[in-house]
Amino acid sequence: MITLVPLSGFLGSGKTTTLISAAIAMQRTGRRVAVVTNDPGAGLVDTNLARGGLDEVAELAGGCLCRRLPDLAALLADADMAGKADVVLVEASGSCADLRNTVVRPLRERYRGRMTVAPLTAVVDPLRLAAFTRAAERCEPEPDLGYVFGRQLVEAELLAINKTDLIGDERTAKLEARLAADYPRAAVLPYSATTGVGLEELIRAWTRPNPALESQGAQVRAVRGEPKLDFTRYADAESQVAWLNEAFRVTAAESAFDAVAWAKTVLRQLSEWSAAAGYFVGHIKLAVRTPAGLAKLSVTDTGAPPQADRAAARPVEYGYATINARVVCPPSTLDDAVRAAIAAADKAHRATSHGARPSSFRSAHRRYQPQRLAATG
Ligand SMILES: Nc1nc2c(ncn2[C@@H]2O[C@H](COP(=O)(O)OP(=O)(O)OP(=O)(O)O)[C@@H](O)[C@H]2O)c(=O)[nH]1
Ligand SMILES: [Mg+2]
Repeated sequence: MITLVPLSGFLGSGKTTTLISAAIAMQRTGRRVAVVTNDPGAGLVDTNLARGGLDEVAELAGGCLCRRLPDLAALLADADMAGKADVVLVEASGSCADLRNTVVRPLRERYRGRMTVAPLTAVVDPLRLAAFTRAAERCEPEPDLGYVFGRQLVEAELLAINKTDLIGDERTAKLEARLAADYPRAAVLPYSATTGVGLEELIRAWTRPNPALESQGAQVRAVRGEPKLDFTRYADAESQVAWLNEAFRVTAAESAFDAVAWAKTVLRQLSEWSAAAGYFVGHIKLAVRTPAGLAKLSVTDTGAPPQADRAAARPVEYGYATINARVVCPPSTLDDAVRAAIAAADKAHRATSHGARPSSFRSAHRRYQPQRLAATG
């Protein structure tokens, strides 16, 4: 029986890193694993990255998972029937909430006995959680994106505290205890997707049978007493984010250029711009696929330094760049900033970017309409 693992969690919390590390670890033990990425737009760094290490990768673009539920169900049926996978890891877009009601529950009901849906897992970045908590303690008004972050925690069946390598054992233990007390209905597991510490336990939590989650009664009990989603706040939060997915070619102005250094300059410029203007950065990521390998870097907070996740790409004659940016600012402002950052990196690293026409959009989240799943799916 196929197992679906639904991964939620805020922008930049480490969902894709988790999905790739976990898929590789599961494949080593003989499991056949497929992964599905999802985004309001197409052209994803995440899909690029996953395809670099895994065979079965599908992208559900052009809408949140709740809107693409029939397509997800079709993918799952195909993976199952064609024998391509026995575990499918699905990453939701990082500004998505309400997945338990709109995706997990309908799939459990529709495929009871034919598919296992693992606990809805919210990947939590402890530094982002600390930042939202500090703002709340200072009695600052809760930002709408903070509300979405909170909803992801409230509805999660498993809270996966990622990036524990950044906070150490003592802080991790305190956070684990706090989340267990604040969210008593969820399991809490600390791990690090990059070091692999705790990953085995996370995989075990996904793959061991959990009848308590599958029964109809449990589904009903889970939502009882839970504050209802304020859809207006949720939609407002999503509509504040300028969303950019842009792909273009970069060539060396002379014989070769350093793709990693070029990408680092683009992201450093954007990070500094966000700090100077006070814009909230959800995640800005940049991948450059080159004949020498992949360069991939991320900025996951306002003013944060770029982190290089793949750096096997220097020096080269050309590369194909994909930038995905999620920043709370007007879309045209993000476009201008990205254009300026690319121009600065081209100048600094003797490169020429071709056809980069940033065109950010707002991901307006319309009210969820229950999706019908095909009777034979
Ligand atoms: N130090 C550390 N960094 C991590 C860990 N997991 C992920 N990261 C880094 O966090 C950044 C964002 O990771 P992603 O996996 O792309 O995050 P995501 O949740 O998929 O992001 P979106 O898809 O944009 O919502 C990357 O630079 C990762 O290398 C971890 O366990 N430790
Ligand atoms: Mg991702």
